[in-house]
Amino acid sequence: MAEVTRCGATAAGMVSAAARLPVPRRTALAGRRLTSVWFGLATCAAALSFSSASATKHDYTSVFSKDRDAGVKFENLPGFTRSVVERDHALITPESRVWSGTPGWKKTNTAHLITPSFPMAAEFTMYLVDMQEGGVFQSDEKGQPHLERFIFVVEGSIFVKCADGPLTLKDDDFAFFPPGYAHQIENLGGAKLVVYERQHFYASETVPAFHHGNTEEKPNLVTPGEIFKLKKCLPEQEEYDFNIHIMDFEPGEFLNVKEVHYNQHGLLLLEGQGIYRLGERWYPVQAGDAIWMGPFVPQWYGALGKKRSRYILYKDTYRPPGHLMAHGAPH
Ligand code: UGY
Ligand code: MN
Repeated sequence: MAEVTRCGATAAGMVSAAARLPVPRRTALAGRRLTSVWFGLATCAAALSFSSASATKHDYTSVFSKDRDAGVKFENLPGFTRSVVERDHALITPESRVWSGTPGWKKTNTAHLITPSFPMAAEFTMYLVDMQEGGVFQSDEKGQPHLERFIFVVEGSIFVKCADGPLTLKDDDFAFFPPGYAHQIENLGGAKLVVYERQHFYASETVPAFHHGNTEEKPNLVTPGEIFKLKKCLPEQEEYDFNIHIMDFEPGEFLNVKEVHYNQHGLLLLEGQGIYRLGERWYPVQAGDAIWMGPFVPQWYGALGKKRSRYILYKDTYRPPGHLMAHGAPH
């Protein structure tokens, strides 16, 4: 049934009345008539919606809510994630981490953020480790004879048993375990780690040695053309086929070199916020975000926000890049 307005006419009737005006008289006068018909129609329609809306009061409290001032919490929006997986790069953000167990790690939750299962297979894994009370890890040299492992302590402390130990590691400490090197890690309290693993690529005849240290004790290296601070955790020697960089930026500092290179990266933003460019996309990032960069992905970082930025970065090194894809590393 047609709805009757308070003006005593149906909306459809008013529209068809306007349409019936003789064409020649659609001059200034007709224009005015049409305008007043439409104005009347609009007024009546507004009156209609006003009368129906007044039944339930609208809730406008979000417009000036304090939450808005604090910023939208994107991670809480249903179905929303900042995580992105592209052919040559990936951004994995904290809201999309899935925790599970990993062989060798007892009473420990692990979240794999970078693995060879990416579209363009990453040649290494990067995962987070959250050790529970009584948590312990035992290496498996028989099952994985070529595997090399690097651990960085983000929080808490661990006790490491190995041929060069025992030693206690706390936040900002790291250790590198070469292939075939037996080691055990025990949680001393609240241990949270980031772990890198890969199959050793035999770039030289010499096998790398166990190595450990503290990032704050490592010197800042000279980085021609750059303003960020760079530390390298592992010795720059041919037997180490990857290195782990610690990179520090003050707000406003950025990567000056527009890098496009064969090396792969596994990055965990430890502190701060900024914009990461990966290929043709520009991502706002913050502490806790993980990034995989495949070979030759254009990459750039600008540190923003109010605090300094620090990230830990895997980079393969001392390998014949031209042969890697053709012959593959031992898996
Ligand atoms: O050494 C590097 O390749 C490093 N500067 N890359 C990066 O931070 N994305
Ligand atoms: Mn790079």
